[in-house]
Amino acid sequence: MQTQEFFAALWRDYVMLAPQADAIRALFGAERVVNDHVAFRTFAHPAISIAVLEQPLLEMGYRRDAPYSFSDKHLSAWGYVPAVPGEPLIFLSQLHYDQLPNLAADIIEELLAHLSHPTVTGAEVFYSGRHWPQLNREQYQTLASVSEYAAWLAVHGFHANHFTIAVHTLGVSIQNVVSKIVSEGYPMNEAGGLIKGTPDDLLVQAATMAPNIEIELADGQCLAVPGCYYEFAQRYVDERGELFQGFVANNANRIFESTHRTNDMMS
Ligand code: OOG
Ligand code: NI
Repeated sequence: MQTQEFFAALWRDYVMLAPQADAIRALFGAERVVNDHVAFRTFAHPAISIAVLEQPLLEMGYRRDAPYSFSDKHLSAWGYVPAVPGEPLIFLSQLHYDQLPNLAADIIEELLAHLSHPTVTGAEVFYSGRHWPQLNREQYQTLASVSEYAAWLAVHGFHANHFTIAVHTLGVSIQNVVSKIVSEGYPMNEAGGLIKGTPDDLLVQAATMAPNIEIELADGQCLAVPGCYYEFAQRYVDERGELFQGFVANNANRIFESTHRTNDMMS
């Protein structure tokens, strides 16, 4: 698949879980907005681990760049750089669910027993949603109480969980961008501060909180759960004069929390 076709398909899928995304993009002039990167989540299971999921990306010319680890969240990740400079970067992370408490690990193990083999046959997998049955309410609560990431991934499956506006191409500061988003009334991720990172990190980021969307649980009941979010990233040039292409673990650790439930949903 061509990268242009890939990102167009990803966006069509993403906006169904991020009903705010079109309006946010339009605030900065939809046509001139450049997508800095997208991110995907998976379970560290032999059929869908990063090592398997990355194959279609490598076929599109992407190259593995740097690894990242988030031990408190039981996650590991890789950043990927495109063959053509200026095309979006990609961030793949996976949950080492065997490290979760047994009750949660067993729920995930049971879901993944439904995977067909092979699950990953091409780049379409990245917007293919769930490959396992939907959770019931109790399972959702069990997963969310130990890993918001696990609960999000179990109910939604494979989607771009965010697109990212490349602030460095807009000619305005990220502070300006964030002020605009806040004044429009979009709730922001404030974990570790509204703006994450400093120019010394070569990457300064902010993200909205994912608004809730309604899903239908296994028992037919509806539940409002966080969908997808929008991110804003300002990159700086490194000492070689090249735009930084990596991610920053400290920032990323907080950005994951953009799909956390907010207090009124915890009951
Ligand atoms: C990815 C979080 C990390 C970044 O830019 O550091 C990230 C996720 O929520 O799956 O997007
Ligand atoms: Ni991101």
